[in-house]
Amino acid sequence: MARFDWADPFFLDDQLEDDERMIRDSARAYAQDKLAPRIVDAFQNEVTDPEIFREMGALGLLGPTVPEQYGGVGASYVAYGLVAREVERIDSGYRSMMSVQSSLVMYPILSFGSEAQKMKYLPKLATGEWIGCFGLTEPDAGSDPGSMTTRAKKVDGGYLLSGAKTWISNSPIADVFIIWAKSEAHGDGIRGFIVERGAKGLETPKIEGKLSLRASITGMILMDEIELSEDALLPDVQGLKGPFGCLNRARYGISWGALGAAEFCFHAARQYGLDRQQFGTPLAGRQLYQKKLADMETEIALGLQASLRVGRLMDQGRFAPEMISIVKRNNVGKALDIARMSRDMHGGNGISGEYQVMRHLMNLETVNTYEGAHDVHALILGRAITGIAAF
Ligand code: TGC
Ligand code: FAD
Repeated sequence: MARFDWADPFFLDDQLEDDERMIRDSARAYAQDKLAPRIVDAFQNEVTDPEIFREMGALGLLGPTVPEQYGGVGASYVAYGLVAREVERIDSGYRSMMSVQSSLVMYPILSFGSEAQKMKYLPKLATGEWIGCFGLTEPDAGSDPGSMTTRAKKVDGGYLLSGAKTWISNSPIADVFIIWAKSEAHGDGIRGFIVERGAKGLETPKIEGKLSLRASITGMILMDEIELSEDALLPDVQGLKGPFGCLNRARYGISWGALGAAEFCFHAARQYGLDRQQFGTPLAGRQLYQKKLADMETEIALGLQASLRVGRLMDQGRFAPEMISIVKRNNVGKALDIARMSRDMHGGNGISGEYQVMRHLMNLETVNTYEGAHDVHALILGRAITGIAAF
């Protein structure tokens, strides 16, 4: 019989390849040594440090699945998920910075870009020299991006891009913008454009006063007849399957990342319960406390196995987007429950920044909403189960 390991109940570690373990260990060491010491202050004071992109880039954590010829390390999707888990164990905002760069900026250039676009942008995005962002959401088009009003007007030699994107991670500090717009030259079909910082007519105001993801800067992208040449267009995709193809990758990474945040909250609640005495015994010696720990451990263990399975299927090219909806929706929802429970188990200390569980709770409120809100993923699954779209 095997010995039970409460921190790795199904021996997830055994199910990884050597190179996946290596990249996981390198991400874990970086996250614990370099990100953990910064986060309490960064969240409290709403500081986004662009240097983090350079640090992640130096370790191969940006666009890890991108082939080496374009600056990536050609890692598996399982490795990508493991990195997201380690980074989000510290903070969802740091994972957000990384997953936007990897899945929402590097992936579309790799998959839908020309060779010249790949050579120009990917190596600099991989090192973190350039920061990217992804503009899909608009003030009046969130869950329903098909109703976007950003427009690309055809002019001699290129396009004029106009519209407004909002709630865009990294936008105020970004160098490269992937913008999804309806293009008049393509029958009003949705097309992707690469816009660069410095373009005339581009503004990227910061959204102030967030109570969640405070270490990850968020802003708008305001576009007033930005002049783009022909080669700003991503040539190889048209329609919503372009942005959704990117979202598949980012949502999958989030399914791992949210469980990293949940593990932090679970481990913190366990340790707090062992250390804290009330009524003459450690809180962890009480049945109600143990039931909560057992529920946390169960949901995290099941969620990790599910994400690992989806990652393996992605690596084999056998995934369906609905599989990703299952793990994004379930794992984030469960992580939110776990963070809330951990906050409660810490008593009054749970609301202080020092104990960190409430920060995870506040962050996970965003993670539950972005990349397809929790209920929107239920509707994606509902459509697949019944054949009836109920959006
Ligand atoms: P629908 O009719 O379902 O589909 C339109 C076209 O898209 C294709 N498609 C997909 N392709 C690839 N992967 C997927 N997951 C796909 N889902 C759909 C579909 O086959 C069709 O293709 P074609 O060739 O027939 O045209 O479109 P709909 O308008 O009915 O969509 C409904 C719904 C709810 C599924 C969709 O709109 C949705 O997912 N809404 C949620 C929006 C969202 O997730 N926004 C995220 C913004 S980015 C973000 O939040 C980044 S935060 C990052 C961070 O900081 O970490
Ligand atoms: P809405 O679509 O208005 O939804 C509001 C509520 O209604 C939700 O609970 C939703 O589940 C529910 N709802 C919606 N439609 C239905 C329906 N048909 N039936 C039942 N219920 C429904 N976007 C980007 O493009 N790029 C980014 O980098 C990015 N980063 C973000 C960072 C942060 C911090 C945040 C908060 C958001 C970010 N987003 C980004 C935007 C994010 O993707 C949207 O907020 C999300 O898609 C939801 O859209 P919405 O906010 O307009 O909510």
